[in-house]
Amino acid sequence: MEGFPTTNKKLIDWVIKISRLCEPERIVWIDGSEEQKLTLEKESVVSGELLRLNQEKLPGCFLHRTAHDDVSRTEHLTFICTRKKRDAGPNNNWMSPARAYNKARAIFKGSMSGRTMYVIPFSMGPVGSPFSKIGVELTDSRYVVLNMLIMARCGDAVLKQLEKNDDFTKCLHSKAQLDINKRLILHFPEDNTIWSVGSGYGGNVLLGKKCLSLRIASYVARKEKWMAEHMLIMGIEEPNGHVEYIAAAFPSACGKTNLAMLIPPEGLKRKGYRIWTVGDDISWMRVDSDGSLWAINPETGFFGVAPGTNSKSNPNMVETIKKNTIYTNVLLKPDNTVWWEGSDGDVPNQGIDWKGNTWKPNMKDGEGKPIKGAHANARFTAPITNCPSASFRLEQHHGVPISAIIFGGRRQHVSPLVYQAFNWQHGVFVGATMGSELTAAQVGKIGQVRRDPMAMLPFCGYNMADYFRHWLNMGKLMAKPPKVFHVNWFRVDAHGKFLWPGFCENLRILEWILDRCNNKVNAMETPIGYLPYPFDIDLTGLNMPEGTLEKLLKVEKEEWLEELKGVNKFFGEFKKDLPKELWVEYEALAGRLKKYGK
Ligand code: OXD
Ligand code: MN
Repeated sequence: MEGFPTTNKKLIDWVIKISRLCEPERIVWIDGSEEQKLTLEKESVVSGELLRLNQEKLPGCFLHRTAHDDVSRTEHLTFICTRKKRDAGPNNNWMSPARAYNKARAIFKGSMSGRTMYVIPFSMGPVGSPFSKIGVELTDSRYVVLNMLIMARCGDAVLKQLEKNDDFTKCLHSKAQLDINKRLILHFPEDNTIWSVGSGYGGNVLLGKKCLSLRIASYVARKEKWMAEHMLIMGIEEPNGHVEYIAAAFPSACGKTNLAMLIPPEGLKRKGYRIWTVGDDISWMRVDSDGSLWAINPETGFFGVAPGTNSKSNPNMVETIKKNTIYTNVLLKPDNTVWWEGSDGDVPNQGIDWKGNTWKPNMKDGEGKPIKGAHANARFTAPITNCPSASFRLEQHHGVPISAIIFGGRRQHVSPLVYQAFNWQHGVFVGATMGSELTAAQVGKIGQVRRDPMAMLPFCGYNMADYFRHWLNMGKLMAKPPKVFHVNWFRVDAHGKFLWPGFCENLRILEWILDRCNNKVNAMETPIGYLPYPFDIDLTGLNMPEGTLEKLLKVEKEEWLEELKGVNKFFGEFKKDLPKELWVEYEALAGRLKKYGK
């Protein structure tokens, strides 16, 4: 067909159909060129969507502010729309596809009038890799286009792929009126389709990320016998050049990004480790012909939380976000650079806060609460290639082999610093029973504990009972499954103070994990799994008070029996659908605890 940069009929028909619905003034195809990007940046500055930051200090960087009620993922407005309610499961909000399409269609109708509709062909994973999946996002937001250009491989190279194979996820987004009452994030896994309307927040609108790479991909992965997980991927290189890779799942804003690019702590410098960052959020894993699990990061950028990012928590990220970065909802300083709570440098004397108001330190709102300069979930979007620790295997089509899978949560009590599951099935139980205290990345009450199996609760695109079954089945497909671990960096003492220093010191625990993978150390058998002997954790240079490590490694019988009640309730929600293997593990743990200590 004429006038289109593709001959893919399915794609052209869909673009025409959607343009009739949304009625944009014009259609622009994103080609992935630098020239087009620069034009979009200029237009965004003129329209006020972006503010160009100090180009000497922050070259290629911009600031964006969202609507005040559009600052995080809105899980209560996020739906899985399968024909049968059962297939979405108790872990998801469900709407029938017919109702969902009808409701959203009414909001999309004419929503792009007077605006441009951008067509973004994108590949999650290296273009042409058998691991990768293609999507096309239609959006009326330049902010979305510019973020997608950082987060995914976009443009003509992807269109070329679509000439060979017209299998792609249809992703439709419109800001519409940015009205929270007309906001819907809808997934139609049976149609390979995503519709998002009424929001401009990254997690809701960068449809290649959570929506495609987790919710839709998890559904597809089960059918195709692979795994789409909410996990970082990192490599740990020893001085002899051997690199071992791990994947780790922590709920949102629990330090995945910091861990993925840590710099070895002073005390371990003598060992000469080097860290390679493959990804900080999403891992797609397949069993390869060697019987091991191999992973790719489908993304090409970071969409990270700004507050708390500084040279201590994450020096590599501080380096990464110095150029070609889009900041969202941070504070603007008078010199046109940015600041957030917990960033490097002094608190500025004044600035413009994330809402666009004049800001001074110690300002209070009507209720006497401090007014933050940056929103607690303020973000930066930056290319992974900016990262000093970016892996040299990012473009490799087969990814990296995974030696260990690590689960973790933010728990003040109960979970010890680290433990290892007895085997794959027990590991699935450990992942399925993960719990964490809520953070600013989710709408809800901060501090409240919620079960978040494999950190996938908000991202599993189908019934989690089936997801657990899929995990169990994957174990059977692997001759060499990764070993499974659980970590908790957030345990506190009787005064509520963190017992473990965290951040780069976490490498000490990764070291033990790799030693276990390579059968280099023994471990203590406890009811919950294998725990380290304290002398097997290298604490050189830490100056930790006597007895702290023992406290961090303590398994408290009463706390765990209490924990089991929560697990029982959670598992009960899946009724007869829950794989019986998980109840077997539950009973076995209860039995071991009963026999344990006092
Ligand atoms: C994220 C999240 O933005 O998990 O990565 O919320
Ligand atoms: Mn995430």
